[in-house]
Amino acid sequence: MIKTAKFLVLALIISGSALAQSTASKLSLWYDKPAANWNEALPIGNGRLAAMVFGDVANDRLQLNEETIWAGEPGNNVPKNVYEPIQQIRKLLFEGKYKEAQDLSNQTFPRQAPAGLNYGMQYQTAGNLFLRFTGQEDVRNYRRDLDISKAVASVSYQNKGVNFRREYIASIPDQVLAVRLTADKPGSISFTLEMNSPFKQYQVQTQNGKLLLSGLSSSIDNKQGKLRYQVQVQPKTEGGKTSTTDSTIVIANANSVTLYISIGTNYINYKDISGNEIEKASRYLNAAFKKSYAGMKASHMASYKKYFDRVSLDLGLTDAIKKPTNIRIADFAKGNDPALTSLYFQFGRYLLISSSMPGSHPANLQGKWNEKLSPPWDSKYTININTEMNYWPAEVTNLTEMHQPLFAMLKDLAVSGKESASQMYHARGWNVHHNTDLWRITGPVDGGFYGMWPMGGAWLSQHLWQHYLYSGDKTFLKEYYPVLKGAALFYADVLQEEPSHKWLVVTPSMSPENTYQSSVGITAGATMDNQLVFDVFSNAIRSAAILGTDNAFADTLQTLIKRLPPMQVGRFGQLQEWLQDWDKENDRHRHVSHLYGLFPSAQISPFNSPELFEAAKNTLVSRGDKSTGWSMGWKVNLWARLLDGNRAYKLIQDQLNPAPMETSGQNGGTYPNLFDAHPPFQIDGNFGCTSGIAEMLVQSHDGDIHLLPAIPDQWKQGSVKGLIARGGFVVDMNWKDGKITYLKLKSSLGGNCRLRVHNALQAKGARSLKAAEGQNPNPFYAVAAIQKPLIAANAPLKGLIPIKGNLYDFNTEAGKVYEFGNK
Ligand code: FUC
Repeated sequence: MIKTAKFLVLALIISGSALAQSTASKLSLWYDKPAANWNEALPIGNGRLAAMVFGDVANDRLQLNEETIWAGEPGNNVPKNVYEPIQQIRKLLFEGKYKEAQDLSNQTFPRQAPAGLNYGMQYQTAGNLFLRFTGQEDVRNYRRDLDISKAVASVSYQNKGVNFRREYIASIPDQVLAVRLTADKPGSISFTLEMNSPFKQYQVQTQNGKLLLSGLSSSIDNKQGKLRYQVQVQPKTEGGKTSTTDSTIVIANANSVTLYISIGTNYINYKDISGNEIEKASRYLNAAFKKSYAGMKASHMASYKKYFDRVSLDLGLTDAIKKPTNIRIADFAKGNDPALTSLYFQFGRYLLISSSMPGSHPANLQGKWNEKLSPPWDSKYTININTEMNYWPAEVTNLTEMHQPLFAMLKDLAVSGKESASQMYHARGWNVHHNTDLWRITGPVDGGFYGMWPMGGAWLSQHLWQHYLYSGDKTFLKEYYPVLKGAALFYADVLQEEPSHKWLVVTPSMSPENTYQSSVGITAGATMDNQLVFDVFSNAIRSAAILGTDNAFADTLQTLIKRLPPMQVGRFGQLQEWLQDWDKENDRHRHVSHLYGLFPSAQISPFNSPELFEAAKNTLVSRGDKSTGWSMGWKVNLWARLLDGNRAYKLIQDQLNPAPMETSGQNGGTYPNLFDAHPPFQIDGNFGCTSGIAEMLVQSHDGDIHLLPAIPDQWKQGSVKGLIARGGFVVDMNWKDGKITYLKLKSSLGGNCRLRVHNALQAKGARSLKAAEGQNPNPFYAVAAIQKPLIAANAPLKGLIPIKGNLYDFNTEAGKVYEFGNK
């Protein structure tokens, strides 16, 4: 009897620790080799600072970033005297002279920035910190790891019988990077610290036990590089001896070492760079230096976990997790590694926390990780898809705080964008074209083809309204109402009446980066623009009503909204991309801009606009699957919205495919460090796919909370906790064979909860669920009242197969939790 009991206890302990171990590796990226290149290195970051950890035993490298190190200086890039040519382009377009319109646009806005103007600045690296060791010739048991449940990277190995460990953190509360070196034999740690930077001019020196690198950002186009920065590194050793040369720090025979790494710049805000970079770097460093590594690590992990631990996702666990991450990516297509999908999902959340903490700048094209002075597309904010995509996971994956930097940027753009609105278009309000940067430029970039897209503010400002739909935060809505109103004012002023139907359209503009004739993309009334203006006006109208303000303005917008073009279904059953049926049947263009109406917007619904839903599907089928990383990430969301889990999963497989070595092109995939490849690395695909995985599990845009709307065959069984639905509902659920076996909903705001589920549910406790009828009375679930679509007479639409399921209503109270089981 006693023996059995003992055995049981032992067995429990063993299985408990095995489970703990497997959970730890479930949320780790790990490798058995140091990083051979940047796309193998591991990212750490705290929003402001970022580093790539290479982990080489003899020559470790940390590539360093600080988010405000950008080329140039304050100032916008609004071209002068372009109102008249813009009027002329409008006229040519309405006369059907499309090529002439494009030519005039290219002439007015040259491909390269003309003298006296710029097309945005580059985000630039701070440089590198090297740790150089000698005598590393007997290395065994090497492991390099990034534990995203803790936001700690590490390297461990054995050399000549001594076990060494290095840990790397980007402390959120202390605003420094820290590296901790330990060994299990005293006196074993000896290395030299060095720094360099790719800038032509920079200084490295030692001063009072610190290693310092000072630099100045680049001069580009009409801007002088005026962003000054300083990196400061200070070691704290236990045992051994520390000495300095004029440009290195030498540590000999220490028991353990902590490196404190701080970076400061002279940036204060986008108009003011009168700060003191040395003072700023010293302030963070001196405060952090007083703390032990253990204390810093504990408070860093607590700050990180506060956000990260809100969501868990289990799609199953197999032996595949025993393999290094690069091998798992290579093997993913073989199936049988569901935990790589959940790791990829959580890695997206890790990246958002690490690159977009409240108070920092928004995540740029590479988040905050960049080793170059002239990175691809300058690592700017490309806002005709990429920046928005970065923030798709913010609300639904319970990281609403990480959305804040984007809102702060919108406040800036609503000021700088008045210049482009008034000078270029003679319009009130504000606007921005397809790029912006640290200096909040709002003029066109890259010339009259790519750059003539005045819709950046229209798309970015959707994020404000979406944040309100998730949070119900009226104080926030009030604070940002002027930004929403300013966006609406701009379009109220620039809409033009087109001659054939007298619809009101934005022109000149384009369906991002696509053409309808060879090298001609400039247009009037692109479908995406019509959808965006519809949303901009709807958001302003609804916000004004909620805040009880601006009745007359809202009435004006109501009148205008009715005159926007309806969506149209073209001759091969596709959703038309342009006002005319110009779509090519085999168009494989990476942008699927007109599907904005399907996702992220909610203007296309299988229930309210089945023809558009079918047309959107036809468009997506004809566009094909494989493309750039971000395009595939978008398509995961789109197939989820089309309620096709297997096709969404196919896109996840395409994305989680080893990325080719090329650094340009349209063959996206995933690098060994799980970074998305456009190629090259672009972070948007990571965020897009993370959002898509959430969208496969929960949707809340179409009048109800749709649970498991797009579950693929591969996800037979699973559980998720902490996803957010609009109206402030927190969703936890378990499922098996496509049926929900347990559901817990927390209501943060109260109100009617309408559930769409594929199996019958039973409420726990005394409450009952009633079949839903009519409109959902919950105001966060109001559906878009879009216009009736126009459908080409010959459009081969087949009609939709009715969507089965149960639709339930129940009333909720704020703060209460509701539980359900399978009936
Ligand atoms: C848009 C895309 C490109 C790339 C760039 C940063 O211009 O069309 O594919 O992602 O942004």
